[in-house]
Amino acid sequence: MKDKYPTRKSKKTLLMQREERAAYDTDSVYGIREYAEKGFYHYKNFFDSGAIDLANSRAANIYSGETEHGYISHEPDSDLLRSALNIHNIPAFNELLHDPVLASIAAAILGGSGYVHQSRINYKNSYGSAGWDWHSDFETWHSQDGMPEMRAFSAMIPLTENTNENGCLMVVPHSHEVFCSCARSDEELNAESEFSEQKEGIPPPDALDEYFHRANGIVSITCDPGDLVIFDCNTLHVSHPNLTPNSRTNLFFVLNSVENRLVEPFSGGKARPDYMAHRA
Ligand code: 6CS
Ligand code: FE
Repeated sequence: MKDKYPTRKSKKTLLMQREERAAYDTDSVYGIREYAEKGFYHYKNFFDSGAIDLANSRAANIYSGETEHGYISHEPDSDLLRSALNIHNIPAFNELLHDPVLASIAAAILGGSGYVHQSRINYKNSYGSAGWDWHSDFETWHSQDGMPEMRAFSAMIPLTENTNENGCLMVVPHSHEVFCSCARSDEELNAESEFSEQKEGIPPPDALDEYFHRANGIVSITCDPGDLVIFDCNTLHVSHPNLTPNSRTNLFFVLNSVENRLVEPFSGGKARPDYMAHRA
């Protein structure tokens, strides 16, 4: 299959125009027109508070180890839990995934049926949990997982308050329109360390300058439990470490079009395990 978005192949960085549209139907569901234009949308008070409370207590049980969960990723150089992956079949989370309005949002964006490419809880617990550097998720999913085209998005569900202080998601409006082909690292990387340490896929300062120039600023998505934030697979985003006493816990479902099934990784390495990138 042709590689439409070559990345991690050389030492060069290159900005390329996106080819696929961000949403297939911008008229039938509220918010999707703005989503397609800016690359993200924030729905306030989207979920029922009882369902969110239940999901938050399940997430806390996984964090504390009270509920055993095999698919986890740690903070860089630490044994603190950073992410719990492959969580979408756990009933408290599955219930949120099957919200009927979320299903219509997914259909409008993907132009048909979708499936879960990745699901995870990102814990950014108190006092020093690491942030995430600038990246496009698609750049990773394309190179490491073999996702052919930009026909996927993330549904982010805050389970605790996300503030400027505890490291809320920050996005660059309109960045989803441009793909940054990133440099290859010389280090020998494996899926687990790459997931938490981000050794590749970070656009260099001159490329970031281009994005900021177009965007006219960064948007900090401060949000509350019960909100829903959707963002395109290629939207450039970042988040600060959490130095506060307040944990920032977010649930993510990545939905990909069934017409955009994974092939072999475009960067050539071994495909990541199924719990990071579902192939079934
Ligand atoms: O490796 C991944 O799939 C991912 N990594 C980052 C930094 N963001 C999204 C995704 O979970
Ligand atoms: Fe990300």
